[in-house]
Amino acid sequence: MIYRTLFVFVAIIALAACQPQKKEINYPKTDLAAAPLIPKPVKTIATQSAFGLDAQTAIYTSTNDPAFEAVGQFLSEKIKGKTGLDLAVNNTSDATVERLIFINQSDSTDLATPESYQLYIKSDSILLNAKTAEGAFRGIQTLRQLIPEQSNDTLTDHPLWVIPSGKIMDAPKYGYRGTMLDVSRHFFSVDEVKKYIDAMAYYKFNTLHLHLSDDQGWRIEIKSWPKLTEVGGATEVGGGEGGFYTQEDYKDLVAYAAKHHITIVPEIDMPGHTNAASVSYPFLNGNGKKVEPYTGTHVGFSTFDAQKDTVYSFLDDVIGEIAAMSPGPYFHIGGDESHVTKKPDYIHFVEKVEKIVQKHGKRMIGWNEIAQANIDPSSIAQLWNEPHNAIKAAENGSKIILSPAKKAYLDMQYDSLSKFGLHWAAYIPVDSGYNWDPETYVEGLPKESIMGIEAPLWSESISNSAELEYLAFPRLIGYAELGWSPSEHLNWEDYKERLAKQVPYLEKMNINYYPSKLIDWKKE
Ligand code: TNX
Repeated sequence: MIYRTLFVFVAIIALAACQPQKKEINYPKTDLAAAPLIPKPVKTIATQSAFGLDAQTAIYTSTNDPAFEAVGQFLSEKIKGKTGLDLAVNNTSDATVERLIFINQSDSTDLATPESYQLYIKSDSILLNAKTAEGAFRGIQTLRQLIPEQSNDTLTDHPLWVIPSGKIMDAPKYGYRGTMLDVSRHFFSVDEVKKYIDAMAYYKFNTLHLHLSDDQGWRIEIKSWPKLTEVGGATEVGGGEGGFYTQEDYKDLVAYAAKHHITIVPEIDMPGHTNAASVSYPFLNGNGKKVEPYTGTHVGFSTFDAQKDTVYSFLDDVIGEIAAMSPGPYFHIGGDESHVTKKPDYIHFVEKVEKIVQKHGKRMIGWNEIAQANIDPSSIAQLWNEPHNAIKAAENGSKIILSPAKKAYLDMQYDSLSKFGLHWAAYIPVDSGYNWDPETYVEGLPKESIMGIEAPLWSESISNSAELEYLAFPRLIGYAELGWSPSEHLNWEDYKERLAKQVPYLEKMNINYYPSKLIDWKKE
């Protein structure tokens, strides 16, 4: 199969080389190593020439895996959006083709992870090698970032987008690079989440964690327990109308994320943060008080009743329905700030729910508090505020996701004057959000235990895309680099120059970023 693919590639190049109308183009000197790529690739070698992207360029992909062809289609759509060029994918009958972009499935041992890729840019061809379609998808994000905003109309008699030539060998540091949206405190529509996914993909994130329930709202339809959304979905912080995803909406989001090679991690937060569920079905409540709808922002007052069998049958239904719609390997049980659950009850609860998650074929993730229970080594702890619990979980063999609130919480204000956000953990200006090394941040946590990083965006203070984006951008872009690039590439001075050059993308995408004064934004 490899030989057949290579043969097709060589044949197409030969065909293109024979085109009589092909003219030499005198490209200006380029420098691939100076391209403002984020995340910064592992290795870049510049060859100072260029590939001219124009209407005579075509995209070909390995055809042994339809997912590679889908990556080619995705690239074609994005090139059209940026340049207006309409490039055919796998159309071998076009005789006008002069230059090729070939997306190739390769089993080379140099491609060490599923997301690794190699990009070879020459004057007549671009070759992207990846083992999996996921790797190819990450690689085409690099290519998208290399296409200039403006065509060069002086080199030829038609518009040509000059892409610097050279080689890029790239692979992520962590297999889990995530961000979280709290759609519970305020609800965000399917389209708002899709817009966030678009930007995540461009910066090579691979995981979107959705915080689907909390005291203020239940956001996912559960067919066997309809009041969760009828009652629990009708509230949000500040008294707004709330909202929820139908199962069709959720599947639509899962499919949209999958098209971007992004896994959705669903979270049902429990045993605390459960007021909206208990308002819907009061038998769940374990705090001994009458339950009322809640639209404030305090935490830690609610709990499920950890001693009732009916609570666990309810959770079996809820987790089962969500797991069946979630192709990813994880289910997040929350587990944070259960201040009114007695400690033995909390431990009993986490251990019982872990079994339910496993029964439905998923690995459990929980906030760092779950390490108090005797959790299975396959379960994952997400550090937000307690290093000792993350270390305890790691000692038990569990993997750790790093989301330290002081560094990685997207809902922390930039400074005391910036709009939206909270500051209970820290003010996080753009440089501070970038200036930490996940490998060494938690003293005593072995780096082999770190599965990746995630930047959560809690939504007590934000209720629409513009506000969400103001907190997420530009900091989210920095977390993309921290999760992908090797430690030796993490350098604020270098990063801030590349960040400044993201303006055309952010503006084109209509993303409302916070214009931090620490960055000399390049508004070309
Ligand atoms: C703490 S972080 C919480 C959330 C809040 C957030 C606000 C965590 C696991 N729990 O319930 O929304 O702070 O920053």
